[in-house]
Amino acid sequence: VEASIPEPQRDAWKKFQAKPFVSKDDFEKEVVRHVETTLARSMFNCDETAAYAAASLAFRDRLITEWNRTQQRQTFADTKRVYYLSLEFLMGRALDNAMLNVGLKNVAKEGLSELGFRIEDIINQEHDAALGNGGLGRLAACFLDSMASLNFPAWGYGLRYKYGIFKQEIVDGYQVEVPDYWLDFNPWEFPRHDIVVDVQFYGGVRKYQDEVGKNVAVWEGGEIVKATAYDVPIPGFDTPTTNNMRLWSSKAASGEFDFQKFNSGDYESSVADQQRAETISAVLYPNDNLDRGKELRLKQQYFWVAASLYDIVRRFKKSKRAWSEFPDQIAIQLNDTHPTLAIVELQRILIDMEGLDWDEAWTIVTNTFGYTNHTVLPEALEKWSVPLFQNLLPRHLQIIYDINMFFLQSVERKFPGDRDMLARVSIIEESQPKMVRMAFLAIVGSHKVNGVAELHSDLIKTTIFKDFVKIFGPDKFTNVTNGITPRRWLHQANPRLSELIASKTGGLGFLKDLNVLNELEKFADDKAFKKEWAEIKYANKVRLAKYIKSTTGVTVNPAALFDIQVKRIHEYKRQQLNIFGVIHRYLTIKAMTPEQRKKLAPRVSIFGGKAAPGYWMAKTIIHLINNVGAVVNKDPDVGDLLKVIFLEDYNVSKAEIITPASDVSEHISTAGTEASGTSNMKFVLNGGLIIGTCDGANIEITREIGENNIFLFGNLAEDVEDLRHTHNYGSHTLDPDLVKVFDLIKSNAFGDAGAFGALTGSIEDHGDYYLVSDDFHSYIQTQTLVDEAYKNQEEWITKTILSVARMGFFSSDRCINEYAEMIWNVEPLPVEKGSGLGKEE
Ligand code: Z15
Repeated sequence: VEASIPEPQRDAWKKFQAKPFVSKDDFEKEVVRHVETTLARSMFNCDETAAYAAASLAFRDRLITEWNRTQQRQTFADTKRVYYLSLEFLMGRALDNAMLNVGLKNVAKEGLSELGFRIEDIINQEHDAALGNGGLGRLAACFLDSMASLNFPAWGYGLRYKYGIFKQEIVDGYQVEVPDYWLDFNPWEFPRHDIVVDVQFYGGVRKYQDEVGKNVAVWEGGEIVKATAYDVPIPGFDTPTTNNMRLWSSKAASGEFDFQKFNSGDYESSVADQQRAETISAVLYPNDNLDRGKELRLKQQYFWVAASLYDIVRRFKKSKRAWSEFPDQIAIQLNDTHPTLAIVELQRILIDMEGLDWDEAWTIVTNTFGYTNHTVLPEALEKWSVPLFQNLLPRHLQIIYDINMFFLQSVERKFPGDRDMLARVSIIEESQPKMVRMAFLAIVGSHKVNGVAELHSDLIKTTIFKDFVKIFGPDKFTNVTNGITPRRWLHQANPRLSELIASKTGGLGFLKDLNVLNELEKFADDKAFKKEWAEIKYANKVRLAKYIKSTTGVTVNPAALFDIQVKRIHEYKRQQLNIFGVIHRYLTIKAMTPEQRKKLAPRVSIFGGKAAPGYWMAKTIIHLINNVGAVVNKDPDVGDLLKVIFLEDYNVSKAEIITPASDVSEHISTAGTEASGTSNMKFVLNGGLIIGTCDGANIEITREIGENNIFLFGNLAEDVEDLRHTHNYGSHTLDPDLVKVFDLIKSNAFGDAGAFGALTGSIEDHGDYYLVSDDFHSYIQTQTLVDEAYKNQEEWITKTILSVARMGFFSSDRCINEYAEMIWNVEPLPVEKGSGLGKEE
């Protein structure tokens, strides 16, 4: 029931409407109020945790006021909305972001200082919201920031995991996983106990004909789980627009527990039911680029999709519009295949619940959805076993069979008699057991399919989805190259660089139109500017060096070349190539005379990233990196010339310290395997150069910044398949330098070589699928070029300035505008500034 206040009483509401604070005094007042009332503390027991809590609550109150206004404005305007469905939102910290986006960080800084705190310490109290694995989840977070900043009416829908991505500890060189229970205190979410959706599982389908002879299907029985909404406000930068991220949390339908069971003495099983329901939103699956086909994961997907669609449809029905207008009002973007069930669920709602004809419903469905593909790796493409599906979602399986039947009939009409084609494109794979191919379902049920970088979008059209291009025509497939939000990845992570840029480009406008960075080109040879630029990089390296010292105990020289590879650990991303290169460097140094050593640029090789808990090869790579570090870092022959660091528990807030401190970063995936990559963009935007393969967005970065400003190496995607074929199983000859590296490992120089047998064996004996040996020589040569180039600091700095100046294209604002125009057909809802928004300038 909508409970609106009648007209005569509204004046009182308007008179006492919440007013977002703008001044330092009002901010302090709010902080003190929260300390003394919400937290029940006082100035005599207010530690940094309490100050963080109070400051966050003050900003939260402010955001929620703007959130309310935004939602009212969007509802009133009644224009088209975007819903971004993602199983992952890797948000990181919220306080710093909120302060910067509403333009009140300096106010907060002074206010906190007057209350006795340093703002950095307060910011550091916050636990990351780590509801994601890596690139895909962080992309979703950048997109939310851009959609709000550009005033698009847009919501994110996801799951409120009780445990985010695990925390990584390194014990004796091994990764150990520790659960990430992050909800202890989370001021950024609003529980909506009034927004609860029943979600059904299992049961069966009864079919009959009604009085007028229409076929009816009823999904009945099974069990119900309740979905409760938790809302997280998403503030735009320099705009009052505050969008919503709605996360669903699962609970047993009977509330606390089943009272009937309880009263009949079956207490344990009533609690067990409760726990089983809560399990659905308990934990984020910690795999990146891997599908394990677990039933609980399918349950998560349906739970989230069903609750979100119920919510979207309910909102649409309030407008009393005709169903045919649904796609004019609503665009739903599927972030990978994880939410593909939404296609089936909307079709089910329209035909089973709302009584539409199949064709009418299907037109609405396909016009509503867009699907983003993020990978071509076969092990990452989702497939669900038909028996599992049949048991959990019997009605949905029927609808999928019908979708497939109509689809295959249309293929048959277009390609009469092509049985192979039918088998290849069928949504149902005729294996044992049969499998539902989710990517194919997503393509058939969407009006646009996009890849995330040009090479990747070309690859999906010519490899995994080739037949679908023939069937639907090329226009259904498009590219939207990924981007990153310059607010977090420049302004927040690198405040001094942001300030310098602002001082030369006329203020913070570049944060809203990143192409303004172009104006920096004219400073590429400016002595004074270059000096400031280099000082900032050095300061960022000093900051990282301190962090390294405090977390690992290793002293690194901030004047050394910082070479960083931070990302999920995966064979295709080839951290093994990097560490083998480090061992090669170690061998080279050991063989050098003291005179030769003096000429070498000192280097710090920094690694970070999590391995999926069940991914043994990735864990072995971590182990090797740590063991190499243990030997190299204490070898007196080496000294400052080489240090090897593994940073524990890489996450978003650590990325904000690490990214601004690189001289070079490594993006060295086997060509054709990394769909886009986004940390490549972050590093270049922060004045670091790249050593990389011709893969993903590296190619477009090269096009934008110029090939003189990037260190590319290695085989091309087009040659990878042939190369793999030439690797005569078990007998291909390895690069001689790599053999020396392997010999050193096998001499137990880095601990018992048995621990690394699987890793070296995958290259020596098992076909070297990721072409580590094929690219090794080219990699080493290019690293030598990096050493040489770094010696000429003047040229190096110019390269980094020119690169930053040319990075405008990689703003996630550009992505969102492309999605809006090419896929969603939505317009921003502009809003006048000044409705209480705090502005410092
Ligand atoms: C993930 O993080 C990515 C793709 C996936 O299929 C899954 Cl399951 C997780 C990454 C890509 O590996 C990366 O290249 C890309 O930049 C990112 O998605 C965002 O598109």
